[in-house]
Amino acid sequence: MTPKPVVLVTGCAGFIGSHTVDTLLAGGYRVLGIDDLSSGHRSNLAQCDGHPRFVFVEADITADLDSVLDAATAQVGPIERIVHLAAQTMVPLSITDPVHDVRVNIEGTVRVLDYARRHAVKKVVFASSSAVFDDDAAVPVNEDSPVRPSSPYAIGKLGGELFLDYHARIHGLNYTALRFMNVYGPRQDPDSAYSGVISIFLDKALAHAPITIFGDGGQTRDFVHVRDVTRAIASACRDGVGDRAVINLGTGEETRIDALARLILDLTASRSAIHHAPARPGDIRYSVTTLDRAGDLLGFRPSVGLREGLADTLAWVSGRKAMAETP
Ligand code: UD2
Repeated sequence: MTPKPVVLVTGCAGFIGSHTVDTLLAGGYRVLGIDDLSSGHRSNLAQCDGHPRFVFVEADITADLDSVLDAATAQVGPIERIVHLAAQTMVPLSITDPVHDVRVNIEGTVRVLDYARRHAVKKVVFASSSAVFDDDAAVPVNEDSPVRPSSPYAIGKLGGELFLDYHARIHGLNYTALRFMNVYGPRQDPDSAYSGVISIFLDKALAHAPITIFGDGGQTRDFVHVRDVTRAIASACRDGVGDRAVINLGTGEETRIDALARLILDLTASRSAIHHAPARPGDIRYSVTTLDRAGDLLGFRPSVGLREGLADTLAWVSGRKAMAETP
């Protein structure tokens, strides 16, 4: 039997990246992961240590990728697919330090695509974001909703999509760009102030510490579990699936942030108080997507409901807390 293709996963030690590695290894792929550990953690990949089909390279995507990847490709074989997840992911940080954001998110993406072109990589799956949409776009958004980035981060994601389209038309590179809605699940680090609201609320609730809702709590989000996201990524790695397409990825379910807070307090039997603080500048009000294109092109249907996903994430946040408290 011919072995499955080699996939390069950039940002492999991050939240979504490490789950992607797990899913691809389970699917029989050989996986080469690259991460500079600037926000990812080596511990997210502990389960892959010693795996015969996994090689980890600690490096930055803005480095000379040929020299960084040469030794690893000599070991696993030439890269046939790339899942490009490495990014500066904090929207507020992209506003305070746009130069750094552009370096990682635009220059880094161009370097990855240039590597793909020069090495005849067959397909690139790119992590785009719902951040590209116009804040005033009517919900639910679909792939034809108006785009109007309101941060350097969002400009970088839209720029990535444009570079993919250019590479497809001019250099024949195949791709799928997935515009993620709000992804959550185990390994989403609750320690960063810019981390996902679910991991932050769960962490605070477990400690019975106050929970802060920015604004009135009436803003909504489409929370998609990382397990569903990595299933979609794995589907998109296949030829003939979602080719040369931009696809929104969420659940189609809209959740208010105040309702989420109450659900989490119930789930954890927490005594945390809920405080309100001023809305975050640039916070969008409503966010939810249709799933027609994801269903048609990827055969995607979300399988993890919010309650199940919260329970699963809670188990991880509790385990992490218990480990931190062990002397
Ligand atoms: C998400 C993505 C971001 C970008 C953006 C596009 C995450 C972590 N971030 O940002 O990368 O793609 O979507 O629009 O998925 N909130 C509170 N209290 C808290 C933390 C958050 O009320 O302690 C609110 C926050 O003001 C927002 C909502 O919860 O209204 C979701 O916040 P988030 O940081 O999880 O994600 P978001 O949508 O700002």
